[in-house]
Amino acid sequence: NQPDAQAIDLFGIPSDAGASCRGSGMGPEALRVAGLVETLATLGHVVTDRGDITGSDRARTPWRLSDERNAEVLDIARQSSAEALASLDAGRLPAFVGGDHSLSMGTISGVARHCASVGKPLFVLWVDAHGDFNTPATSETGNIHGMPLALLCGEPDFGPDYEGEWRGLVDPRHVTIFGARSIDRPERQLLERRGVDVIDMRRIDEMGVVALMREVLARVEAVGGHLHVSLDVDAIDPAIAPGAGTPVAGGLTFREAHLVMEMIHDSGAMGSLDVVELNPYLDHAGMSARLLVDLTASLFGRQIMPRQVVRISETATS
Ligand code: B3U
Ligand code: MN
Ligand code: MN
Repeated sequence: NQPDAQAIDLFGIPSDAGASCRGSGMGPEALRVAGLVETLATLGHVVTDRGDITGSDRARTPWRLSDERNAEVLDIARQSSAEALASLDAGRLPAFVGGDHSLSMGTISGVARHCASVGKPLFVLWVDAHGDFNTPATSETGNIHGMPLALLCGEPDFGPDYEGEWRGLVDPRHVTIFGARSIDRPERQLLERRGVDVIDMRRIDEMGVVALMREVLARVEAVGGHLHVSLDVDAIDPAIAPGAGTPVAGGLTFREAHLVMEMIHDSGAMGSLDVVELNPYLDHAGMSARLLVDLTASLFGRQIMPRQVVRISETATS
């Protein structure tokens, strides 16, 4: 076993109740079929597949009204929050695979409760083509998967169902959105007003992922923070990750995405993870599922060569 072997709790959240189109509910099975558990185990980690967290009503045909879907989102969020908290309290690393991105309001609320109890500052890295910072007032679609970050950061107009348990557990100035290229106008205003660090594709093109990620990770490391990574498959370019319900052209390349994951791993700061929005119904022969498994492997320490062998300072003197 490697020195940084981790105890990982894997949870599936097979729900697409927060999304505009169906299919991401099949994401957890596709990731399992693509070898997620075995791949992490091969890296030396001790992985426990804790099975699926499901809502009270999994009957999905016909596609239900949004009120019923919202009830399912909340039902799942309550359970995921409790699981995230329990897993972290037990000294383990919870990894949630979805499922649409609304699941993160539950997972991150549990993470936030853990961090508050141990006095660790929480940072969220939201790797996504979208901002997911809409509210019921600003959203054009009404889909909750476009809103979880706004809720977690404390936006007010979510209504009584969303009070207390979820709202305002995350400091917006500790949130980085990485890979953004589709932000609605009112969403953009909110992001600016709350001081969220939005690393959009132009910044990535201009600065490169290494310089940008170093900054993000340095902020976390400076205060010994807990980094929660929320990886939305649509951050990656749809040409190589077509299994996404709301694809946007011009995403992260294969190597950019891997490098981001490798840097996160090397920082040692990641304490919890979501992998969301994989839609196997839209995927091409499992290619997006396999890519997500490989990216997760990079997050958990897979390397092409051991780092010290390729350090320029060492190769230069030998
Ligand atoms: N901003 C749009 C689109 C969207 C956000 N997240 C996803 N799609 N996956 C919305 O619906 O809020
Ligand atoms: Mn998202
Ligand atoms: Mn997205």
